[in-house]
Amino acid sequence: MIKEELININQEAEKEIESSNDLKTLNEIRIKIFGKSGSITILSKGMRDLSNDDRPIIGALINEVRSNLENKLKQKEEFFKNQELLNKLENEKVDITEPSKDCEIGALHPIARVIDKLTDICVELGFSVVEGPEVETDYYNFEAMNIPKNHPSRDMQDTFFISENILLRSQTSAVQAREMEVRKPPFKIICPGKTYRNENDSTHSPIFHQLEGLVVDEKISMADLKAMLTIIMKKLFGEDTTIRFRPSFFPFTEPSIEVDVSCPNCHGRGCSTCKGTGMLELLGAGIVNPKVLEISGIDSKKYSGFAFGFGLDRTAMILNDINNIRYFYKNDVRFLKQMK
Ligand code: FA5
Repeated sequence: MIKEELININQEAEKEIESSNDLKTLNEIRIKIFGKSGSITILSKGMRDLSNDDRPIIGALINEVRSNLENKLKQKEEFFKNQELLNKLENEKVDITEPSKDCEIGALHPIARVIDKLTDICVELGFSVVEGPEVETDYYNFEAMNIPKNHPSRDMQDTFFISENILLRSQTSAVQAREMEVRKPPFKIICPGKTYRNENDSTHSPIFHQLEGLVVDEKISMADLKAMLTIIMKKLFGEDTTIRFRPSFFPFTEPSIEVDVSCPNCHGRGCSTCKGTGMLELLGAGIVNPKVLEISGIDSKKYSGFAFGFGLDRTAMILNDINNIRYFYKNDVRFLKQMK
């Protein structure tokens, strides 16, 4: 009798669970079976009236039905919960690519843009890009560049010293010796990066940026340097740019030159940007002094080289017609917005 009743309860409940449509109905079915006055609860209570022989048999059967229905309820419950989650995901879809209404789009800093532009031009011309430390030793910044301790040419750069032999690099030329020590000629490298000097006026900043170029090969001459710089300058400022090479002095290049470009603001006529001269000084360069090659272990009888050091802040000033270098470091959003 109880056995048949159990089979019926089981069959009925399975059907109801199967045809239920939501979690609420499922909960009502659970109460109907396992609640205080649920069918299985009542049957379980009736166990004490059974004979000693029937009790274990019916007990086992009740347990079987109980665990079967509990499983079925659990499965259906998980099904509904998954369904609910899928619906939620479908209905609450967020388009993460949609720009926010009050979100302004940023832009690269003008100096970063110059670094990218000049780097791209040089990479196209076959240069590899390298990096060097900004906190540098006196050896790489000066001594390996043929500027011994106490030499008067050190006064050309008012350097920030951290200790007697450690400093903030005053020129990206410091990477020249580092690279020459580990590379075998021929090679062509550039190193863009930050440099530091104790200078502060409208065209000098204590922190500024340079891009060093170094080419070492056999039979490198001044003609190669002039040709390379002419190509780079024209790609940077435009085909109609006039370039002027002036003799100069750097202890690490011999001969040395400085390079001026026609002012892109007035095209050589003279204006406030170029202080009326029609030209702007942009970089130092020259044929690598054989002493520098030898210090770094390169045979100067076989190899020669040229090097150049661009001032990138000045380049950015020229390209954007800015008359004070300090604007680059003020982080004034009104200025940066105009540079987009
Ligand atoms: C040098 O620093 C040499 N190392 C360049 C060089 C490299 C010569 C390789 C030969 C061979 P100079 O001190 O002139 O040279 O600096 C080069 C450029 O950096 C300058 O033309 C200028 O554009 C820029 N510059 C120098 N000092 C500052 C400063 N304080 N603020 C902004 N730009 C600066």
